[in-house]
Amino acid sequence: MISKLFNALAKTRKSIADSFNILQKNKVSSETLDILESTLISADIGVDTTSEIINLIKTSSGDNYIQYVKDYMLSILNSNKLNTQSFPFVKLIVGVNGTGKTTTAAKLAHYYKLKGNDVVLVAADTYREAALDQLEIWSNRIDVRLISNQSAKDPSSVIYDGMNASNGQDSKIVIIDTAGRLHTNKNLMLELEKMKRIILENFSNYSLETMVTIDSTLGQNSLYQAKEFLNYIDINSATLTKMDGTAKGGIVFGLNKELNIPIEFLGIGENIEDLEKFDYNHYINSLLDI
Ligand SMILES: Nc1nc2c(ncn2[C@@H]2O[C@H](COP(=O)(O)OP(=O)(O)OP(=O)(O)O)[C@@H](O)[C@H]2O)c(=O)[nH]1
Ligand SMILES: [Mg+2]
Repeated sequence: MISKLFNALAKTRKSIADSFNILQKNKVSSETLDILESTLISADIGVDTTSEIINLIKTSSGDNYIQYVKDYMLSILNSNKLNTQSFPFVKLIVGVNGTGKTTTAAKLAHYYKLKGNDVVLVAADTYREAALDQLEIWSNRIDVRLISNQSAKDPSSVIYDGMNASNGQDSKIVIIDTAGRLHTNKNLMLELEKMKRIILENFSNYSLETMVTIDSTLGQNSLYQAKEFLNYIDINSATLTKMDGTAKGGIVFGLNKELNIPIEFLGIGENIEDLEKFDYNHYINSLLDI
């Protein structure tokens, strides 16, 4: 079966394939390398990674360029490994406005529930009124318990209640949706520290994983925004959302190289099942299977 990801990257794959074909036919020259370079940049692969790929080709002795590039890409993705997951755990979903936090929280709850886990969702976006409705609809649809407090102003208090309830019922996985925020709002960023503290101080039996959602259609910009989060909070993993849209795919490398954050999932649509565990080999083949 051809995956959604493979289909989504068709355009990028074709332009990369064309550049490699030109390179293979006309040998390495400044002209053919320029073509490849601009293709890789357009695919959001980033300036650093692109110039390393170009250097690799320039200095290579054989002509199996695609294989060299594949190996190099794998080495980048292998440099950031996800921690092995210990139960019970809580996933705190953070990120810039509109990057897909709420949708990803629901998708994750569904994903883990299908694997047979007892999952709880916590609605800790206390800023946007529609946020709770959105999560309520999802939780009903996937039949996962939702903990919320319509009148709460402080997200940390909702988190405390949610963690308490989950702990009492021995739920193994807690997924927390939070409000969107930009690094320019210092108070909102500091609030993240508080959320984390509440969990670490009161529920140390849960391991805490902070996940950032990154809108892959925003290209390199989304990386700069995510980088700012690192000034306030440790981040353990990322979900790259909207990979089914106009995303060009290369963002994966910048995320690994510049931010040192491993990618855990890809969002590949608006439906609840549109979440794929990130698989290095499948991803690189989807980009370079030519
Ligand atoms: N095509 C596509 N759309 C997505 C994906 N993930 C989220 N969306 C859409 O992106 C929009 C924003 O998603 P939300 O989950 O509400 O984003 P959010 O980060 O919670 O937004 P705020 O809470 O306002 O910060 C919605 O229309 C989602 O359906 C995805 O993987 N693919
Ligand atoms: Mg939201």
